[in-house]
Amino acid sequence: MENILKSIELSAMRIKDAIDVKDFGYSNEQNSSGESQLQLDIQCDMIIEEEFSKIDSIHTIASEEKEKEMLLHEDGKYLIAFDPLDGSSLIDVNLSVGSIFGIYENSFEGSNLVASCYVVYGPRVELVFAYEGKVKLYLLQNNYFEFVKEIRLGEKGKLNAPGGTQQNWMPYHKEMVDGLFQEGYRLRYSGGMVPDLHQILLKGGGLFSYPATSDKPDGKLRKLFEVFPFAHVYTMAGGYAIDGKEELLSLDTKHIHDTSPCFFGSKYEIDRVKDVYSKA
Ligand code: AHM
Ligand code: MG
Repeated sequence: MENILKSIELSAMRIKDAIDVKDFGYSNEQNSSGESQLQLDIQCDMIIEEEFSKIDSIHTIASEEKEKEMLLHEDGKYLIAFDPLDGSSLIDVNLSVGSIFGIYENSFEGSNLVASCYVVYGPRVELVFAYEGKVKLYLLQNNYFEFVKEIRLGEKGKLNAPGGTQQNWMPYHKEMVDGLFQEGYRLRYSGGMVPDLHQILLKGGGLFSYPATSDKPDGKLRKLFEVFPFAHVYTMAGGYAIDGKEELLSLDTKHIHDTSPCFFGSKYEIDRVKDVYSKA
């Protein structure tokens, strides 16, 4: 696992350089979710593929930017699903973006997730790694990811990050989001799930939601590349991650690009979601 973390760190440093210096713009390609791919999305995907190809313990990789999974090493033990550059459409307005990794054994099922990791490219580059019951924060300084602290979520937070198009929310969902604001919760939402979830984690709690909507009944965020890794990070940090009713990590995956509605947060807010959604 140590060499996988090392290769994520190397990828992150190369991706940071690519974000800083390269030209942007769209390629002529679309990803499996039908979204136009930026040159930078493709470049970041290649960087990670290249770094992971050097690690013998990695059996298979799956990327948000590739239609199919890819076998790397027959004898490898781990399968890794990743989103090379989440929120890439925010780069041209200079907001934070991230890379997300889920590390599995045997198959790409939430219950087989053994470690998860994400990197935030913001004013600073930070990395969060969840493994063996601990969630650790690292900061990139002088080409080295220095350990900063362990992360734990509180029982209740103050931040509310409601994703999706409000016009298409279910009425009970709107009521729940409004209810939290009426209790004093503050809106914190950039449109990049990595910085949005990172903020809630580091400020001790709150709620991030990307619900089922009338136009996207299965939500927008992809289970393997986005939802499961954050579900793993949040639950290991003492928080909760559900699809409204079920724990996200207990959900089946039929296709590597499957999506799911998702809610991540501390105990108080997730209890509220469960309460509202059990009556829906
Ligand atoms: P991407 O992988 O194409 O960048 O999409 C994922 C992002 C998340 O970071 C964010 O939470 C969500 O899309 C916002 O989507 P929208 O603005 O369409 O609601
Ligand atoms: Mg993404």
